[in-house]
Amino acid sequence: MLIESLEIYRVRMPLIYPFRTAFADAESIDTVLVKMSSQGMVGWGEATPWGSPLYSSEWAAGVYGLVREWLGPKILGKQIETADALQDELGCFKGNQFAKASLDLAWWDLQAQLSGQPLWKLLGGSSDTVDVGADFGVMETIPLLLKTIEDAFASGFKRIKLKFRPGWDLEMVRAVRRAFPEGVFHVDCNSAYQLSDASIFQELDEYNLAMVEQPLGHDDLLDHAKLQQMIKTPICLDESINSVKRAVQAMEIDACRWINIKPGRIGGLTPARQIISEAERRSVPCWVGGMLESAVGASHCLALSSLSNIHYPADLFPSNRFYKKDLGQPEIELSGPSQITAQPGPGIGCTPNFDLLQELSLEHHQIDNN
Ligand code: OSB
Ligand code: MG
Repeated sequence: MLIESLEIYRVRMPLIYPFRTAFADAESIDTVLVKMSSQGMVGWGEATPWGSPLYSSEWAAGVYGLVREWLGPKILGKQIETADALQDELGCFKGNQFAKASLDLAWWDLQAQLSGQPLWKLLGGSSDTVDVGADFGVMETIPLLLKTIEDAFASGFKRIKLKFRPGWDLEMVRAVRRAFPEGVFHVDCNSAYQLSDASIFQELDEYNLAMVEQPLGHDDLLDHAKLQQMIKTPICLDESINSVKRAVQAMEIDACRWINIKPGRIGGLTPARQIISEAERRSVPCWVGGMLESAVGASHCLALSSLSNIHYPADLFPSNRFYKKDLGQPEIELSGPSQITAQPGPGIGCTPNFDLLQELSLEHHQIDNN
């Protein structure tokens, strides 16, 4: 396809209530949307690194500026026939995976539309419907958390992820396990701990968690490998996996026995698919994470969740869990207990609600390299 036009939007989406993790207590989510056009069709991409570099080193205004100044002009007006060709064009720029992903995702949505297929099918997925889990941030009190978990299991969720940070860690898990001896749970530490905290994770072994997500540094592999030798619970890496090569290196040193795949964090759906298949060759299962994207970005994650070697329900949620009105339309809804079904397409089958996009945009720019 010829990349005929590119527009970018930096958007701030207010949350219904704050989402509390080890790295931030967020009241709104900053995201970057890309509109890519070719042959009269439009594809949308979304990168959601948040407003400040607290989850990773990227941040929304940085992503926006980079796409505007460098990545967008590099591909505008070019004929880009394959997803690999797009990655090759962007490959000269170091790092900045979220920024690269915003273009990669738009390219895939557009390519799926040009070929008249839903994105999940074009990616090689097996079904339009995927399993999703429930996920609870740090709450006011443990009884409130227990009640929320009870409701989630009652409505059919098959697994629950618990945010875990100093002050909301072992005591919380102990209470949850006591109340729900059979439930499938895991904890996400968002890199809040160090190897010297290993005894916390050794104690966690008693609670039979499905995995422990990103216990140590966001850029660490080696200490994770050391920690994995000291505990039985499988380690899942999220923040640390930011490229295909790092994923392979992590698996080679047994730094992770699960991989959380987020297309934004690793530069798009193209590297995401490569990581999933590299992991499959090494018998390391994957699952799809999320960053509280709008329904646009969540639709890309949904398509990815139907690939083989995805073995755990995704961090994808109905729009109304976090947003009064989702920036993307149609909104994401459950299609069954603990399940979400992709739009029939073609492409992701989801676009921004234009009025809301206007209202929530902090910046908008049409890329022009003349
Ligand atoms: O670390 O997985 C993470 C959300 C935003 C940023 C980082 C993470 C998350 C989640 C996803 O945990 C949970 C959710 O989407 O509710
Ligand atoms: Mg995580």
